[in-house]
Amino acid sequence: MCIFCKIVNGEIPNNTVHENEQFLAFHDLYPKAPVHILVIPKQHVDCFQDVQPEVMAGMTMFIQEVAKKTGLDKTGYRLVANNGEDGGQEVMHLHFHILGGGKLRWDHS
Ligand code: DGP
Repeated sequence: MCIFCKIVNGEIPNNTVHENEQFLAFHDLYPKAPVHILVIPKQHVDCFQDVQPEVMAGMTMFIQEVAKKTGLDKTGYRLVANNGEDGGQEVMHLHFHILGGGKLRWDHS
């Protein structure tokens, strides 16, 4: 079972921000911004490339709720989905990074 499925099952503790039947938002263990939240579907999907559009519809609403709950809807935030090896995806369970809490730099490497 993957690490994020273990988080969903409660086998690994997490710092939950928001939750519903289908999705979970929790703080990233290794934050890359003052606020760094991960959003995952509870049902395992490997990556963005494999996700069904219906799941993304629910995910979109859920991310907007997380932004409202944390105040990031007012200040702005960055949404990132690393996909596959070259995209830098380390955990093969679809997740969106919500990054915010300050002015973010925009460069690439
Ligand atoms: P990615 O590189 O896009 O696959 O991002 C994976 C993220 O998951 C990375 O920012 C660190 C985070 N992470 C890895 N293991 C854990 C964990 O056990 N708990 C939490 N909260 N975050 C984790």
